[in-house]
Amino acid sequence: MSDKTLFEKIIAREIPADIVFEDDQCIAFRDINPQAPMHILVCPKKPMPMLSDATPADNALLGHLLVTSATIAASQGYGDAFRVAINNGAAVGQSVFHLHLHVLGGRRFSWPPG
Ligand code: DGP
Repeated sequence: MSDKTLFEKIIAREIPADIVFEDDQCIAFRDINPQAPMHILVCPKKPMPMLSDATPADNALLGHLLVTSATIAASQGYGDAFRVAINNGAAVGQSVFHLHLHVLGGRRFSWPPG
């Protein structure tokens, strides 16, 4: 039995996904249950369950994920208005325990978030 997370399986091409970007550090694919016209998940290839597991050694990787998120939003036509969200922990809605940034755009978003 595999103990890989769902997103590790996507990275390994063991399950399909609509991949929009990939490089040596991260992969980005469309969310299977989109909450906006653009809803893309940006994941590090390095397994890290959640943001609170990051250490200062991950500073460059986390910066890369943010800059890549903005680049992807721009490439999808939403470079001027998009939201990046991270759920850290089941209590705030995290369901897949492999760090991922939600990159959303194409509709109005309320603030504060629900
Ligand atoms: P979170 O709740 O923050 O852990 O977000 C997990 C997201 O992952 C959620 O928006 C739905 C998405 N998701 C779950 N399973 C799959 C899948 O098999 N493929 C894709 N592309 N997305 C998935």
